[in-house]
Amino acid sequence: MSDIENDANRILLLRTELREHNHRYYVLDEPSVPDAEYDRLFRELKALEAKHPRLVTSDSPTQRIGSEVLSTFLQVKHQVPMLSLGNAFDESSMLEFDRRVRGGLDLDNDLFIENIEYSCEPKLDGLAVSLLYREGILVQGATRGDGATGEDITVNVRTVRSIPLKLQGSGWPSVLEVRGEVFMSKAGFERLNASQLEIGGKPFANPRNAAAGSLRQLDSRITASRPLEFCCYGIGQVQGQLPDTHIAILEKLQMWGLPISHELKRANGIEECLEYYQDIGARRNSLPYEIDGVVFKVNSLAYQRELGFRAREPRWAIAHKFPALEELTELLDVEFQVGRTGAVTPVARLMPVKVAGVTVANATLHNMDEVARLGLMIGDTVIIRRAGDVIPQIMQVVLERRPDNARPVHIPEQCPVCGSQVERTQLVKRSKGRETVSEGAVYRCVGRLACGAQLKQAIIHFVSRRAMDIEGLGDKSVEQLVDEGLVSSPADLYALKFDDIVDLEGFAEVSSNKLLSAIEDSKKPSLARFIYALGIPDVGEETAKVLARSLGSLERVQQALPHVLTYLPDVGLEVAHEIHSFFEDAHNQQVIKELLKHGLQIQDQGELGAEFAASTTLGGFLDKLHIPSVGPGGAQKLADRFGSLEGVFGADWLDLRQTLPEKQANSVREFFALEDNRLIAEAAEKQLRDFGMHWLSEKKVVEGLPLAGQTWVLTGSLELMSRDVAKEKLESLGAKVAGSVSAKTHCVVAGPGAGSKLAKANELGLKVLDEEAFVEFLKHHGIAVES
Ligand code: JCF
Repeated sequence: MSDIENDANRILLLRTELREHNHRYYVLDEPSVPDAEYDRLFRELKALEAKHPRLVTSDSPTQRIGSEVLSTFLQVKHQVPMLSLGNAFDESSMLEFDRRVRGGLDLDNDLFIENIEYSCEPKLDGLAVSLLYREGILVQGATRGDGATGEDITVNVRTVRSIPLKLQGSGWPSVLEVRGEVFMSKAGFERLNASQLEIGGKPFANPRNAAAGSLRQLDSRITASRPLEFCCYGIGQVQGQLPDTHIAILEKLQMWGLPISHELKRANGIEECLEYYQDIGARRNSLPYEIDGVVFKVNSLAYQRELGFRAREPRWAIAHKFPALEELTELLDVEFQVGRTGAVTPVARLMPVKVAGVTVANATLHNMDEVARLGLMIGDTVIIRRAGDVIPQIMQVVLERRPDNARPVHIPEQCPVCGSQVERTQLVKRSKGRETVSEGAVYRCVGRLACGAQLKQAIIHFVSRRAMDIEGLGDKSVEQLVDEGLVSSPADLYALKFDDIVDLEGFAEVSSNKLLSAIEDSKKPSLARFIYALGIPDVGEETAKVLARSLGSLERVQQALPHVLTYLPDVGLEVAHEIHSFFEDAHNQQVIKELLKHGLQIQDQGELGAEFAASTTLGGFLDKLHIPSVGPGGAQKLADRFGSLEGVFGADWLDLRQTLPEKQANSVREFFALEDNRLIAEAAEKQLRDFGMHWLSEKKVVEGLPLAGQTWVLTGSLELMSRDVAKEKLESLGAKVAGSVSAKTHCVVAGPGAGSKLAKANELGLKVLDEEAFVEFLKHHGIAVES
């Protein structure tokens, strides 16, 4: 075989295999190979097709995405009109439909037909499309349009992965037009909306709109990026043989690779249809896609022909609708609620309306940006939506119905609970070496614990199980304590006396004593619990643990500068600022002081965490300053060349130029010419030193150390210390710790379970220490290992 024949065969093989994987993945929902394997085959096919452009065919799996952007869609006349369906909203309309069907079947003999056989399927909430296959190849895709004429969306339907570009198997009619619904799953819709918001785009109101918007893109690359799916429910023009019942046809289509509903069922008589309706209705919320009803069709094509059409609807099919998920109602008012951190959030008060069986009178509005995005005014008619178990949401304003006396929604200037000032939050971002402050979406009451709403929720949070864990103090009791003026800060809990609480509602002698001892028992919290209990905005349990573990003492947590905090895993600059300003606040400082005065003993390690200590190299520090166009590599070069922050500050132009490319060197000079940048860097550096850290990459220091210039590798599990600690100790002796063994490795520390790295070290004849020997070695160099 020639090379080209070889490649041609391979191309055919790859296409068949990729089609099969596609089918399994997108149609059957049971992936057959890992994504990586699929990608490998796909890339191989792409490469072969690039090598032989003449072998590219339009049905190749590589050819789904078109390259050109259309200016308009062409019109397509449907050879067989695309019909709509009649609707039924209740059982009696369904029984009526069944009677019409039976009455319409003019059978020769006089037999009374007991039961009609129907097909049942969910009615997907998407967009009807027609797909035309000639000789098994997809040649055209069209929208329904007005039923007689639609739009040519061939390039777009080609991007939908569950639509085969080529039919599988054999025996398909030479001309086959299939019809079905293009839709978006609930999960796909959520993902798409999240990414729309991320890029500052407008979210879609519902999966149907998202599907429609995605399919009607003139640029098919956009369509390709949207999670569209397809489900087949019928046929249009056909030249060739097909079975004589609706269900048998759909099963054939499925064999040819077209997706059909997983819920397709046969019903014997209308009663079974009604049961199907109940069953699907009960599972509506848990289906992965949205449906607005179920569709019933007379299964026999002969009966269908006999029944025919009435106006533009078939007499042999009907849609039995579910209650709508969306309803119209009036926005009566917008009220503002105050949360634990003082966030003032708008809540919509609605004219009560039933949505999918549940009366809805309130809807969350999230924040003022959402109000602005919706363009909401009080008095507006709005579309509200209750999908599944989700909290009702306002989707849209019906502008045509806006009354003349509609009022704009204003964020109150004073807190509705305490009357304090309400301020807009600021977003701190760092880019191009500068901190920029922009307006956030959240407004906050500045009243803090002086605000009753915040105080109550702060205390509820403070005493909660995962915080200070004070049992016997429910939400109602907290409200009483606050309303009675007995508690005006978390510290006041520790001053409560028996006489204060015994008279409260629901407090008898026993429960009063219980509460007092629970309060007493909470006086020795871990540092992490205590930090979490403070309720710092954006500081959850995990972040509290990280703060406690890394900084080791409340004092350091209180003092930490934003830049120092960003050294901690998962702490970004925004959270760092929240933490810093929380502890800068005089009132918060007062509360903490009082808590300590009441005898709170916070259990801390006192020491800086090893991970944290080990994370501070000068190069890493310089990188964190985000000097424009200077990446980690450039930062490391600066550290290696100048050895200290002052060294970098004082660097002269020639030195800089010899260390970095001109653009970066310029940028470093400009950056440190700004006093603000120097002060922030100096303060952070000083604090890191005060916290007991040293620069691990300072050459001068390293050079004098016993392991200077050596590379060590840690492998296997260590039992006497963590890897981070071992690494830190080696680095403090001047060694570099690497992840892999090579001929350049000086020594390998191998714990139990060491595998390939140990084998390689032995192969290369390197020095290997077990953990015990390693600890001895450290001791020999004056480094203690606490157990
Ligand atoms: O799932 C649907 N939205 C759906 C629409 C299902 C069907 O079986 C349909 C349809 C529209 C027309 N059948 C017809 C004849």
